[in-house]
Amino acid sequence: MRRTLLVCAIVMSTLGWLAPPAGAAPPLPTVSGSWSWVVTGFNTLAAEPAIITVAATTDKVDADTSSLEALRSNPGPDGISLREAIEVTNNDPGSYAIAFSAALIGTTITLGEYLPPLTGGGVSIEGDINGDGTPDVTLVTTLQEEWSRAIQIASSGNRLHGLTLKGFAVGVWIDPATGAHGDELPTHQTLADNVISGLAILGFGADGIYFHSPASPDCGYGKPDPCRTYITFANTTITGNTIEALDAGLNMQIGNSGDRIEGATVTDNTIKLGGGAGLELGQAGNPGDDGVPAQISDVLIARNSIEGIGVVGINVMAGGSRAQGSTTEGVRVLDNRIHLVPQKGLSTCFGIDVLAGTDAWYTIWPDVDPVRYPDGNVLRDVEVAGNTLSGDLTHGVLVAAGSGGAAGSRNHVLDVQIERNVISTNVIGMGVSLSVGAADERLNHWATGNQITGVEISANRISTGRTRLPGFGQWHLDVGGGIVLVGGISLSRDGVIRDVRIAENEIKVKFAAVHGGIKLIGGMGPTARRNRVTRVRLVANHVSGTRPAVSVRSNIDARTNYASLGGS
Ligand SMILES: [Ca+2]
Ligand SMILES: [Ca+2]
Repeated sequence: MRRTLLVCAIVMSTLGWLAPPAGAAPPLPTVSGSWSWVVTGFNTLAAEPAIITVAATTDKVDADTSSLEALRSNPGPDGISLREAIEVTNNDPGSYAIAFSAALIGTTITLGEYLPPLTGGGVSIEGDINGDGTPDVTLVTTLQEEWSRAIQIASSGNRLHGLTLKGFAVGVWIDPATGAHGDELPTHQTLADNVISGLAILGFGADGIYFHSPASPDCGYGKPDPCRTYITFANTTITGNTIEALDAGLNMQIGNSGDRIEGATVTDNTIKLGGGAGLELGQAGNPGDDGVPAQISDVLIARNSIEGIGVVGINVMAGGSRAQGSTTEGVRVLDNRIHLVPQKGLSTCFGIDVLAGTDAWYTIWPDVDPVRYPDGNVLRDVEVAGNTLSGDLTHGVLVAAGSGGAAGSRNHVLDVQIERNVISTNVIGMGVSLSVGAADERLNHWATGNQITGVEISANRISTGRTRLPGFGQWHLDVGGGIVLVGGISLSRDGVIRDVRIAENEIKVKFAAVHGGIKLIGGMGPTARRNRVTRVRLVANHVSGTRPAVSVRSNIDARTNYASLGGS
């Protein structure tokens, strides 16, 4: 029964059905069990939210927070604090709009402990008091905890707008676990229709906004068994925020079996990085290890600006670390601007990654048995179009299956469009790169049967530079180029890249000695076996700055691999 309702919530959210009919308040499918509107009908829902005006910059609770009426009649000597306002929305759930009095323009509220998570649902917090589009109230904390957070969303239909959150490890934490249940994990909950906009999340904490699968001491990250929680993050909107981060501007990595991201819109955010990633979307940890994978669908990532020091601008993934059988599908990465230079100590720097099955458990948690690899993940229907990528990128757009230090097997990336991007890097790198299996030979584990099929690479303008990065040596010359396809690297066996159309790209290579604007390479490295690149169609591309324009090699320091424009 409960799961049936959840499926309804998912489907309807995806269709946008939850937008209210004119004159009626939207039904708010908060955490499971909030479906009473089905029985009671629309008439029981208040049309207008009740307004709570915060007048105190203190962080005290000296009021009666049992209801809004009680709070108004007994707010305490300091008036209504933000903490008291949120307590009321939790103690007496309904539709609320939390505002701040005009006297609070330019003020700072210092939190002495976490604010209560938003558990009631249907709460908006508006910090843009004068309505000019910029935040007027700042939240800071005295907590020095590793995962300090400003605001936690643990329900549906909430809206955060116009606040500055400064010096927290995480600005907004979206997680149904409230701590009230002790170590008991919440399960089968849906957090839907939350909107986070116009926030300034400053001070270079770890993550700006974090979709967090509930944690447990007994399962999940760093444990032998995954947690199975069936949490759905549905129809989340993140728009127009300014974020400074060291780990991830937006961390959308779900970590438990059965968890889902169903519909997310991430647009017009400005992300400044001091390390890490602008946006991480994928499954991380060990979901699916028990046969119940975590799934992601229908995500729009558009018009965001990401710049600074980092590893990757936007990382779209099916299956990270030990995730098994994940599916990520329907992701559109459009018209973003990314300008990055590598993090200190690292040479690689990626603009946009499109990955299935990457990295491995024991590279993160070496003591956790059994050792397993990210196997059988599928990433499909991904569009990367109209983006502008620049800086010291080793890879502009990377599409990879079974990649990372210790790659998995049978991962598949399919149906990808890479179109109309402008990619210019200072480095002797790759504009667009498709590669299978980059397993570290020291780990002695084969990445087998990974595939990339059905890729359109068209109308991109690509320019690669002259800068050599430390530690790459011959690599620059072997794989440097505008568009580079490698069927299998090092411990890759039976890797496949097939059905790729490369059309009307403009490629400028500034370092002539890479010898190839478009490269097809069957396999690289002495342990690469039976990998192949086939059925690649080239139409009207223009290459300048290097000869030949197109290079096809079956093996580089390898044998038994195969590359061909035709073939089967
Ligand atoms: Ca008070
Ligand atoms: Ca303002």
